Amino acid sequence: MVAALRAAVGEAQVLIGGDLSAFEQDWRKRLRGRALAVVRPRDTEEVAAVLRTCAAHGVPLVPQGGNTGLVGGSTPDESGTQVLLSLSRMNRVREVDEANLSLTVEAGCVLQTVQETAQARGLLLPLSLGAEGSCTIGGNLATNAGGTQVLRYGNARELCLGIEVVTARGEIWNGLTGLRKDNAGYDLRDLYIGSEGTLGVITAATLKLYPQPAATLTALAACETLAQAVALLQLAQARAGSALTGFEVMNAFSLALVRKHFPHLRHPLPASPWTVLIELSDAESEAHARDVLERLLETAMEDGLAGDAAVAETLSQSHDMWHLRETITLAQMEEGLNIKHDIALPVSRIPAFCEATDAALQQAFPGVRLVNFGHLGDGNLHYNLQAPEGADSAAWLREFEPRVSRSVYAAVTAAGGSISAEHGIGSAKCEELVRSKSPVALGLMRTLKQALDPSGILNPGRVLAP
Ligand code: FAD
Ligand code: 2HG
Ligand code: ZN
Repeated sequence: MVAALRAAVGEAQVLIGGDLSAFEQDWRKRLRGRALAVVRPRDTEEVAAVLRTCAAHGVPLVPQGGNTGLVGGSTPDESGTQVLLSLSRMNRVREVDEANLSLTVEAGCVLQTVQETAQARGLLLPLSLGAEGSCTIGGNLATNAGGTQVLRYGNARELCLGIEVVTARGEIWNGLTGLRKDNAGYDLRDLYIGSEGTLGVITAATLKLYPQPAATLTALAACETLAQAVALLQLAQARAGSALTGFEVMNAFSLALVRKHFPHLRHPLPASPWTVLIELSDAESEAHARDVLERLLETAMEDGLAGDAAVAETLSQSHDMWHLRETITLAQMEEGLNIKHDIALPVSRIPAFCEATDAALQQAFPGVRLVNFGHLGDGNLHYNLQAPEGADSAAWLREFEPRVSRSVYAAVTAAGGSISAEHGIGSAKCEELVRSKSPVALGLMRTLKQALDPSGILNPGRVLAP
């Protein structure tokens, strides 16, 4: 088996033994697995050869891009029997088609590098997330990543025109296309997007590009309640229309954690129960964007939706505002092990949901600390929790995490929400998936898995529990 892998990708690209922690440990440091081998193919043909080898030996395989996933989907289990397939060497830009507003890249390309490739041509790849300096296009598509511009441009799925996939049997499906319309048969592309490495290995993708906006402006606004933040969102949508490209929310405790662990970061507004980050992108001019944004914030303050607001005057001030928002995940890590709930709800139900769930959690788990932030414009909250002040986080999580998460997910399902808005299911949420989906939906998912990966070698134990 190992000899066949070495023949497929070259001896130096099959890593066995030594320090493989970068591949075997997940980003949140919640899981530490052991790989049979880490295999690093250079191109699609090599990926296909690796898949054929694994299929012939019935050996399971875990695809990995940047290993920034948050649900335990990209690291091997502890058995030492799974091959870790790293796509990181497949990082070539294959084509930029400026007239078609598209580009084709290999799966291991780092998102930020692809953004920069588009930017160098005056174009925009509107996929943006805190992990963009290390996550890859393959991982973004395998998880159907969201991020901070979904409100205007959609999830990774909406930005993808075509993909190239290696199947569980090791065949290559070239579905790369720059077409915006193609109804010829079932949509195989959309089957693989969001399948978290359980149906096939994505090796390349053609992505949509947009013209760069003439100006992008950022502002922060302070709200007393989440209901005010939702009303501000409605106002922003009415005033700015498609120019509204970001609408994020952060509770006071998330920013307090940023203040505590990253004291050098600048906070333009004093602490308030909720801080909203608004981003407007304008095709016309900065003056036009500024006019719309300032008038919007004036109205919000007159109507009592916001108590205070600050508009970034420079690009660097705008970056500072985004930095506060994107540092929350790191600040939570610094504070200790934590519980994540990446949930989606109809925006209209968010204030009542949070009021009721916050109160229920405080009553059942006194002192629990709520780190509630996220993409309010998409109805997506990161309804995260930190153990009570002074508690041993690991011990607290061992005792309470299952009950805490159960009560949050029960409330989410009752409110018509989703238990995974953007991070996926991985190994962390398999049981919850079974609770939250109907037997018919689960049956269809199992039928698909059986059809596309009959031996069950692709990322077993992820998404669908064995
Ligand atoms: P990995 O972590 O390597 O893998 C993720 C999953 O995809 C695994 O199941 C893996 O098996 C599979 N996979 C990876 N590559 C392939 C491939 N080529 N073919 C088939 N399957 C593959 N996510 C969001 O949606 N929105 C955010 O705003 C966001 N912000 C984040 C901020 C931080 C600080 C961090 C650490 C993470 C954040 N994430 C966010 C989660 C994560 O970055 C995304 O899920 C990202 O898309 C994962 O990309 P990756 O290359 O790191 O994938
Ligand atoms: C974000 O929006 C990411 O910043 C990470 O999705 C969220 O840390 C989290 O839970
Ligand atoms: Zn997010």
